[in-house]
Amino acid sequence: MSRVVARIFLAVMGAMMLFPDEVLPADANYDEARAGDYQLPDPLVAADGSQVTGATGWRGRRAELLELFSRHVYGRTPALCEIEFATVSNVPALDGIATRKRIAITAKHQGRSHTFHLVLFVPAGQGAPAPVFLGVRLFDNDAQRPQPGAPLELARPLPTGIAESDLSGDRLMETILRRGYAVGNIDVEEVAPDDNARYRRGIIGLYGGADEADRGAEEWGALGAWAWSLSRAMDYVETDAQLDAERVAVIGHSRGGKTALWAGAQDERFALVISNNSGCGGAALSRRNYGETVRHINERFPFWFCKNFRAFNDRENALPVDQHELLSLVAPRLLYVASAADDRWADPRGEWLATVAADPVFRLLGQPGLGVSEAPSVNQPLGVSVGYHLRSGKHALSDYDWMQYLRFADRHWR
Ligand code: GTR
Repeated sequence: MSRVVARIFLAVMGAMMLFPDEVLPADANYDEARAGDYQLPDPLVAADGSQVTGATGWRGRRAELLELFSRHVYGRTPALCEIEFATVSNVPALDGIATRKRIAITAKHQGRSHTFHLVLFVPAGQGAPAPVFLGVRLFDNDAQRPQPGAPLELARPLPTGIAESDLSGDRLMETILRRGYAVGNIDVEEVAPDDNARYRRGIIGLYGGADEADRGAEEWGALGAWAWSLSRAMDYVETDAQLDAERVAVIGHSRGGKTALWAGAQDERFALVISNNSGCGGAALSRRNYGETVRHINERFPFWFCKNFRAFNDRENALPVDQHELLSLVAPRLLYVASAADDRWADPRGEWLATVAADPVFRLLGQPGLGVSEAPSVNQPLGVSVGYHLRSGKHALSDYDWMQYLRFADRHWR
């Protein structure tokens, strides 16, 4: 190998190690004219062809959809085993405006056990139980001053539609706490490591064995395990008198957004479900050929979904479900979907169209839903019980996004 070739090779390897997810496949389509002709399955038509006309019919249809997502997309969530909580620490934090709790959550199964941690920041000195935002990958569990998102990198003056009051800067955690909300995070590395070679070394191995060769076609993957861990965090919230289990939002960005949606779809205790730039396998329609596709995601992250999902690589039209039906599983509860205009890999338009296609289910169940149908303008949040915004800028969970979620939660919960 010549020295030049060797150097290029090392540079590329270096970049891949630094930004393993940033090396995106070159064959993605970004031409709206080639996004494809497709027909979405109707969430309100049951498998036997009958129309769902009311809340009772929806219960049955909901069960059908959950079964389809389990069998073909995310894999099956194992039946609940024994769970134990232990408070590892409970100390003042962030100059006294919060307490920081570290909770060990231990799952036991057939004489073996696995432990992971929930770290919670709870606003101090509140008379009433605090509503909670729960998610994975929101912040570093070991940081003294964790940030559950990033300040939006915007030049001043701000673009039309964003006011200074829409931003919180680098004091995001403080802002959320001062507004009376608690925030909890789970480290996915402790639940199911985010790595194809190691993802079974956690909760997946506890239930299903450590060997990849034993993996069944419908067995859950890392996203399923992460979603499951958020339900265990919810179990904990129900035991803590400082927290309000009736007002818990499950939130996540990108793969964390896919996780939040799958958790919120299955577990109806989450009163609000927030998807931030969740893209393929999250809020974006799989049938649209734009940005990341089912094949791309299965090839790069074969351990996120169940094996059956691979049957739909380049065959999205054959999927018995599409992602608007995942969103519809949140109904009649509160849903918020957010996209970023430059986040083409996640297909912002596909996220919006999925939200629109889910909306009839919310309305059938007596909720106002989006309340509009015209396409959103940049930085103009819209919606009533289903919220949506298209932020300017790149793929990120920014302070702008958080400020909209706080506003939405305030509007419905205060
Ligand atoms: C990308 C992946 C996306 C999204 C993103 C992230 O590489 O293709 O589906 O999950 O990572 O989580 O940041």
